[in-house]
Order: sequence, then structure tokens, then C-alpha cells
Amino acid sequence: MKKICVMGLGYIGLPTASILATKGYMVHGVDVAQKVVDIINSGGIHIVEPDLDILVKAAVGSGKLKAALKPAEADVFFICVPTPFKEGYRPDMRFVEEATEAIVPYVKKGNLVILESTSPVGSCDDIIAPILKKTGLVIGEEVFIAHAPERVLPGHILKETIENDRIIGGINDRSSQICADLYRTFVKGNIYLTNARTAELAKLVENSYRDVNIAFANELANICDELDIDVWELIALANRHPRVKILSPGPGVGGHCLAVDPWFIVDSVPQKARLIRTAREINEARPHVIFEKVKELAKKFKKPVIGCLGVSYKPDIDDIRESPALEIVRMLMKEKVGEVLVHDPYLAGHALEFKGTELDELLSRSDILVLLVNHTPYYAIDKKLLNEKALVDTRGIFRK
Ligand code: SAJ
Repeated sequence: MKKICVMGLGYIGLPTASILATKGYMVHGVDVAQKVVDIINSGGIHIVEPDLDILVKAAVGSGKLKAALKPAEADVFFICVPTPFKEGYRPDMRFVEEATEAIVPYVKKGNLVILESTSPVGSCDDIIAPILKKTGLVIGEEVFIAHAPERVLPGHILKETIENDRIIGGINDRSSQICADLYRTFVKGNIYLTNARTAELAKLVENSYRDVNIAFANELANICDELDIDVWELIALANRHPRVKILSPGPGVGGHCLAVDPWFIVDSVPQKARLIRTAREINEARPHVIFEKVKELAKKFKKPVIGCLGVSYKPDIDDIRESPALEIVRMLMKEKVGEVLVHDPYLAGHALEFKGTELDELLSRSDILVLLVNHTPYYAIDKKLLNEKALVDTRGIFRK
């Protein structure tokens, strides 16, 4: 298995494609955006991820990684496309369907098709397999299908792609085995085999587990606001118990994973997934809670200037997908709560409807300072400056 075709060159597909290329595979990467294809073929990257630029440059430079708009014949096909939700929090599998349809003319006897995208239970059996039947090949005997859910943390993708343990669930044992053999050539972590449905649910469960635990922290923040107690002190103290490990509250839960995946479980078993749904509701309500707090504070000023720090969904990355920080900024602007100034170290990379303000200017002009993302540079802000301002610190970094 020497030739690999990777469908989707985003946060998962591009790192995977370039790691495989540096392992000696011939990798044909596919993306629907011409701009993305051009950037990669020139040795550049279109996303921010530590060290990815070096790896892509090396992979493209060696001639082992090429990007294109159309798939090509290969031994293995990776599907690494987005799986968002659509109206009513229903999984939107359009991109997986389109990517699978696109490879049909290229799939040959003996090929392996791997779904890496986080997907609802049944996706391999009910979406991928029926589409691949159009090849005329016998599914599970002449063409193999497996789910190998990605588990990497944005900001640590390269390290985690190689070092994390992996779950591999084939539509039959043969598919699992063939897929595992491939992953063993570039993954250092342990590989655990199961069936496709269990692998699909395992990925959703990992992110739901984290979402539920963050919801607990966010609920504590809401409770502490009512009781006038410092939630950060409370959590630090409770975490001194040997079996308690409460996560951090924040302005909400963003990103393309935690804010989306739990809904895939709720969608397939709505009557049973009660805690998972409630956690989502608590986390989705958090941006509104923060917005109301700022609105209340703004009433104290004639012409309030509100300085918002951070728009990405978590610190030190450029990703704004499902970002609660951005949602809060937009609510403040839409409701005209005051003059809204925004700073984010990664703002320049995004085409947003507003412009950023230099950090110094924002700090000197703001009446109300809203810390939304704990980007590293914000820890160095002079605390004396904060004394003169109304403060909404959603990440607890400015506590005395
Ligand atoms: N957050 C909090 N409080 C915390 C931790 C996180 O409010 O204590 C917020 C973050 O600010 C962010 C959101 O949660 O808005 C999600 O951030 P994250 O760092 O928890 O996770 P992601 O979305 O960047 O990556 C997750 C990871 N899943 C788990 O840790 C179980 C990653 O391993 C997955 O590969 C990734 O989802 C994915 O692609 O599914």
C-alpha cells in the first residue's frame, strides 16, 4: 500500500497527508478549494498549527505530496472532511457523501477506504458502503471500509497524530486488520480494534464526556454568580480532593468538535441522551450569560467602550469555528451595547465583518474589559491597568 489519496486538506487531512508523505507514501491530497490546493502545492499552509508549515514544505519539496481538486487512483483513500450539523442539530453528512461519491471512479479491487471524520453511528455501514457499492466491487471482500476516528487536539496535532492511541473499527474484521496494518506504519500509540459502529460511538462519547464535564464547571460558574462566590477559588479548593478534577468554566464551548459531536448522539437516541443534551444546552447558554453580564455593566457608563480580548474558540490558535468568544462579540455589536473594540493575535488571518484594534489602544480606551480567550500574551497585561476598569474575566486569568 504505497499510494494514498486524502480527501479534504483541512485541520486533519493536511497533517495526516504530510505525515504519510514523510513516511514514504506517495500522497495525493484533494480539496474542493483551488486556493487551498495552490497554497499547498507551493509548499505553504492555509491553517495555523505549530510546525505544520515545516512538515508540509518538506513533504511537497520531496515530491511525495501533491494537492489537486480531483481524486486519483490509490491503494488507500482517507476521508477527512467536515461533518457539521444542519438545522435541528441533525448531522450534515453532505461532505462525506460527496467525497465518497468522488472516489467511486478511482476505487479498485483491494483498496481500503478510511473514514477519519467524526461521524454518527452507522455512517460506514449506511453511507460509505452503499455509495462504494457503485464500484461493482464486493464490499468487505474486494473493497475494505473502516472508521479510524481522529482524536488530535488542535495546537498539538502533529504530535498527537503520531503518539495517540487509535481505535479502528472496520465494517468486518478483515477491514479492521488491513486498516490497523496501515496505521501501525505511522502511529506510535496502541491500536485497538473493534467494529465500525463502536468506533463511531467511541469518538462521539470522548467529546461528549468532555462537554458534560465542562458543562458541570459552567453550571458551577452560574451558581457562584448567584451566590457571590469566586468560582475559580471554589474549583481549586474542590480539586484538592483526591478524586475530584473539575474542568474550567469559560464563555462557552467552541470548536468543531465538542460543540457539534454530542448532538450526533442526541440525534440518534434522543430519549436516552438526556445528560448529554442538557450539558450542550448549559454550554450553549454561556455566551448569553456573559453577554447579559456585560450589558448590565454597560449601564453604568454613558458611552461605554467595551474591549473584547480574543475571538478564537480557545487559546493560542486561530480557529474561530463555533467560537463562543466571537458569538459574544457579535451579540455586543448587534445589540449596540457600546463601542466594541476587539483584539486577537490571530485576527489578521480572518475576513471578519469588523476590524481589530491594537492591544495597547484597546487597553487604554476600554471602560469595560471582557477577557474571552486566554491567549498567552494576555497574561502579561499590566494588572494596574485593570484597576480602573470594569472587568468580565471569563477565563479567570486576572484574579488577584
Ligand atoms: N474548554 C472549557 N473548559 C475546559 C476545557 C475546554 O471551557 O476546561 C473549552 C475550550 O475553551 C474550547 C472547547 O472547550 O472552547 C473545546 O476545547 P478542547 O481543548 O477541550 O477540545 P478541542 O475541541 O480543541 O478538541 C477536542 C479533543 N477531544 C477531547 O479532548 C475529548 C480532541 O482530542 C479531539 O480530537 C477533537 O476535539 C476533535 O477533533 O474531535
